[in-house]
Amino acid sequence: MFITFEGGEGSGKTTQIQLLKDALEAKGHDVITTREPGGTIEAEKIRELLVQRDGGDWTPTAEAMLFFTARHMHVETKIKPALAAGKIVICDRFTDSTIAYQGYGHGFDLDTLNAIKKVSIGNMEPDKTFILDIDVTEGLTRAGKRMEGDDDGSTEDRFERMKIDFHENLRQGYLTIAKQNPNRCHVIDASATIDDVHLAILSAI
Ligand code: T5A
Repeated sequence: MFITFEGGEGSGKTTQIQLLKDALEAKGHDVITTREPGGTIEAEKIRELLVQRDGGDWTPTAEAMLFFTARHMHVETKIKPALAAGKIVICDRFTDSTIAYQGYGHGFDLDTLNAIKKVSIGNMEPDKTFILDIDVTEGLTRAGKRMEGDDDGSTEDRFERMKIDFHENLRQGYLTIAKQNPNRCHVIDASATIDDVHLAILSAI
C-alpha cells in the first residue's frame, strides 16, 4: 500500500507519519517512510535546488520539471521496489503537492502540470492520501513561519500578505483535489489534538 500525506505548512504531516508508522509496525507490517522532494540520493540533490534559499531562481516550468524529475527517480528507484517487496510506503508529500503549490498556489497551468506528470510517473497514484487541513494562520504559526503583521507592526506587509493569499489558494486547491478523488483522499481536521488526528487517520485506514 502506498500512502501519502499532504497539507499546507505546519499541518502536522511529519508528526502523523511517525505515529502511523509506529501503529502499523505494531500490527506486524513492514513500513518505510520517505519524503518529497527527495527520498533518494539523486532526488535529495534536486531538493536542495528547490527548497534552499540559494538553490536557484527557476522559471515556473523549470521548477515543475525539477519536482517531477525528483519524483521520477523516487518512484522508480525507491517507491516501486519497496511496494514490490510487500512493504507499506508512507510518503510525506507527492504529486498533489505540485498540483496544490505550483498549480493552485502559484497559478501554473494544471493541464501542463498533468502532462509533465504523465511523462514523469505515468499513472502512478497513491492508494490513500491524507490531506491534513488546517487554518492557514494556525499552520504557519505551528511551523514557526512569519506572518502578516507579526514583526514590528509595519504596514509594509504586501509580500507577507501575498504569502497568506498563496497559502489560502493552495488550501482550497487541496480541498478541490479531495473532491475530485473521493476514494483516494481523506480530508482530516488537523486543528484537533495530535492524538485525535492520529485516531481519525487510523479509523480511515
Ligand atoms: N513543495 C513540495 C512544492 O512546492 N511542490 C511539491 O511538489 C513538493 C513535493 C517542502 C516544501 O516544498 C514545497 C512545499 C514545502 O514548502 P516540507 O519539507 O514538506 O516542505 O516541509 P513542510 O510542509 O513545510 O513541513 P512542516 O515541517 O512545516 O510541516 P509538517 O510536517 O506538516 O508538520 P510537523 O509535523 O512538523 O508539525 C509542525 C509543528 O506543529 C506541531 C509539531 O509538534 C511541530 O512543532 N504539531 C501540532 N501542534 C498542535 N496540535 C497538533 N495536532 C499538532 N501536530 C503537529
